[in-house]
Amino acid sequence: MRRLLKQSTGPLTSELLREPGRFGLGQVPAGMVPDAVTTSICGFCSTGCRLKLHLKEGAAVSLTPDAHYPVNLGMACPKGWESLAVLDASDRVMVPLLREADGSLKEIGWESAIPTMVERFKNIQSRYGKESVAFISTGQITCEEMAFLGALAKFGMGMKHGDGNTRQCMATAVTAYKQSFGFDAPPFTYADFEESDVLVFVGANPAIAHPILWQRVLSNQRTPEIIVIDPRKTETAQSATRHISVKPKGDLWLLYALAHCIVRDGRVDENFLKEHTHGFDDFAAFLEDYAPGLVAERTGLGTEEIEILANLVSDPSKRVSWWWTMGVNQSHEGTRTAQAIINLCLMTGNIGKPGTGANSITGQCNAMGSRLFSNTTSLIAGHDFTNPVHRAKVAELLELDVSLIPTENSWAYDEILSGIERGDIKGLWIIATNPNHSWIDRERFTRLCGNLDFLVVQDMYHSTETAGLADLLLPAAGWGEKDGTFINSERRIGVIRQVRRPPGQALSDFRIFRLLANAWGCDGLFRSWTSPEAVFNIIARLTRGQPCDISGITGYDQLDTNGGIQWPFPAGSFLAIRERRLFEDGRFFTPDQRAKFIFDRPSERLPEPVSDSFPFLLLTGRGSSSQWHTQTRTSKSAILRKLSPGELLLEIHPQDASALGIASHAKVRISSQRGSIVAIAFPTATVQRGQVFLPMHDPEVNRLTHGSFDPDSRQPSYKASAVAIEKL
Ligand SMILES: Nc1nc2c(c(=O)[nH]1)N[C@H]1C(S)=C(S)[C@@H](COP(=O)(O)OP(=O)(O)OC[C@H]3O[C@@H](n4cnc5c(=O)[nH]c(N)nc54)[C@H](O)[C@@H]3O)O[C@H]1N2
Ligand SMILES: Nc1nc2c(c(=O)[nH]1)N[C@H]1C(S)=C(S)[C@@H](COP(=O)(O)OP(=O)(O)OC[C@H]3O[C@@H](n4cnc5c(=O)[nH]c(N)nc54)[C@H](O)[C@@H]3O)O[C@H]1N2
Ligand code: SF4
Ligand SMILES: [Mo]
Repeated sequence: MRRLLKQSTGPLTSELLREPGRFGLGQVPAGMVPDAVTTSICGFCSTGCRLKLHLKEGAAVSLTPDAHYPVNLGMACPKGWESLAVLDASDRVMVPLLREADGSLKEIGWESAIPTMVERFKNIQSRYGKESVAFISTGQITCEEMAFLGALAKFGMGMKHGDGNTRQCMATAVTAYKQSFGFDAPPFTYADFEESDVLVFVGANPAIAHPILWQRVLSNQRTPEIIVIDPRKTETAQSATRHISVKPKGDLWLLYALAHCIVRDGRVDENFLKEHTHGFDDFAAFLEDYAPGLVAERTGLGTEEIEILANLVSDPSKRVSWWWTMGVNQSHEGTRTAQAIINLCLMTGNIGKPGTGANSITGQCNAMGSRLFSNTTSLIAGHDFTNPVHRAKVAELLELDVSLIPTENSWAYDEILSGIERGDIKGLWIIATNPNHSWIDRERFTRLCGNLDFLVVQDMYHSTETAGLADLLLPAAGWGEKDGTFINSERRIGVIRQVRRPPGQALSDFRIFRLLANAWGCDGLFRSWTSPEAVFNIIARLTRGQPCDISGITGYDQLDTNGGIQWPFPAGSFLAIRERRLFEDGRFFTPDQRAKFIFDRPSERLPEPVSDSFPFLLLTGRGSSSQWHTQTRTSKSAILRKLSPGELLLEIHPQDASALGIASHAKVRISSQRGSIVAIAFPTATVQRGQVFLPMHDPEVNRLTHGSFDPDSRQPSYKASAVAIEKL
């Protein structure tokens, strides 16, 4: 493979194959100052820090965090600092590669890669029907790219099914917000971290996963109470004022018990409930069964601890904000758990004011962009595939025949995989995600890919676990090698800039989509989709009249000079303040403008409870602030490698370790019903007895996880699988 890659970069034959960006051809265009500074939003997490890139002869040579950006105020975490280092890796894909009959990969060049992909997918569609080809998208490409991908796949290539890695991550928050507020609308602005008196983090470890947001929390001058609800005593819990070590998946019981106490003690905000919500009376009646004493077994918490917490979060003299991430979203009843948080905010009137909110923090740099523009779960720009008025509006604005827009929702990720299992899906296109590492119960994923007739993977690196399965591998440019926009956790849209030439023949995803549209014969639909900024203007127009209306944004320059702009920003808006939250007027996006109380009885048992054979509950999550997901990028930086553990460590309670005769740093085998893997034991009292923790960054970890899903959001429950531990 390496030998092949070294020979790459034959001459490019067509205009279309040129990366047209400022630095695409390695030249500094006339009029451009060669040694200058430009800015770009970081391409790792959803915090959305802005970096200043220092250019020499038109290409970035170093970077520093931007002191004037309202998000990071001059800070960056190690990943941000190392953003450029990960581009220069020896395993970048330099040229399209096609798998031969003997399993080897052959260099083919774009001139045959694109026609091959088109021919194979069209053959599959003519044999098995249009819906037999599907795509898996991502929260890590730009808004413009994901809009192009979704529109090309569904309106151009006739696909019906497409989902993304945001299903692994944000589907629960999306569903919870849509059902409760009428639109997927995280209400907060980062200033709320500093303006809150009581901050409650549920299943979130920002000290590791969102380090710069955590710095914002630490700069709160109101001597806040910081409460962390997490089975583990994480780095975040250790620096909080209070740690609630709930039993895994005991959150729903706990949140209902808190609501019970608040109702019982008459600490609800009657006025807010009356004016801005509905369904509270039914909820209050439902809560009768959730007295703290009745949930002790489920939550692992004492009555007094719950009563104190209930008082803290309903103190009318305090601004209370709730923040949740994967400990909530990745659960078999995550949607109701997120809504239990929303309910607490509604009943105490903690929404729409400084320092409050039911706030889901997103994960990937552009997860929010994916939620609005990927054309997967929602029709582009937050519309609904099943709504004829929405379809007509999108068709008119995009000047396409309305019959090209699917009238039904796509299958969710796990349903697409079941479709592959049944033989309904025969062709799959995976863009900027590495599911053969990150998908739950990954063995099944690997096996199912064997059922496909043709698998296309579009990635920066050829060494990823998913690239290893590809029939066709398309070389993608990464962050730093293309232009576009990302939307961060507080709905702030910011610009990324091309500051490096992509290696070899690698092209931006945007460019690849253009090539495909052309070869598929549907480029007529995309005549005006000529550059990222042109597409930005198109998708901004599509948002008109939606809660996420950004039709007032005039272009990238405006975003750059204003320090990013949060949605909404309808035409005619002007920017008076840089930090804006939603629902300040108490009006939600439901038809009657009231937020809904939604609740259900928690399930009695975990999808996979521990047993005599598998007596430990395995939690998984982020390991360190220097490791990103499947590590295709972060493992390429010598500095980030030094900052991470370097081996797979199993966190286990010291008493459990000694009961099993396991010494610190001994080799252990961890087994579940699906497989077994080897790790190094790291006894630590940060995990509770009977629980163990593994970071998700090692490709072996998802061999263990149990494939269970939230019924509303179809998000995988990565954080509760039964395992056995044995000394080796
Ligand atoms: N360094 C780094 N930063 C990242 C990422 C990365 O890979 N590396 N990924 C980004 C992405 S995409 C995401 S989605 C975010 C994720 O950010 P987080 O959600 O903060 O990270 P996790 O470690 O997955 O999960 C958070 C916590 O949930 C806890 N937890 C497990 N089960 C339960 C439970 O039943 N109840 C409660 N209350 N808590 C539970 C875990 O112990 C863990 O500490 O991070 C983003 N930031
Ligand atoms: N056990 C367990 N598993 C988990 C989780 C957990 O907590 N526990 N968390 C889940 C969550 S929240 C998430 S978000 C997922 C993340 O899972 P993935 O999305 O699979 O992880 P990444 O490593 O971010 O994969 C991104 C891929 O895109 C490539 N890439 C980067 N930039 C570009 C680009 O611009 N263009 C193209 N074409 N490719 C690019 C990278 O090289 C990489 O291969 O993992 C999930 N899996
Ligand atoms: S906190 Fe997130 S956005 Fe900021 S530098 Fe680190 S990875 Fe990048
Ligand atoms: Mo995520």
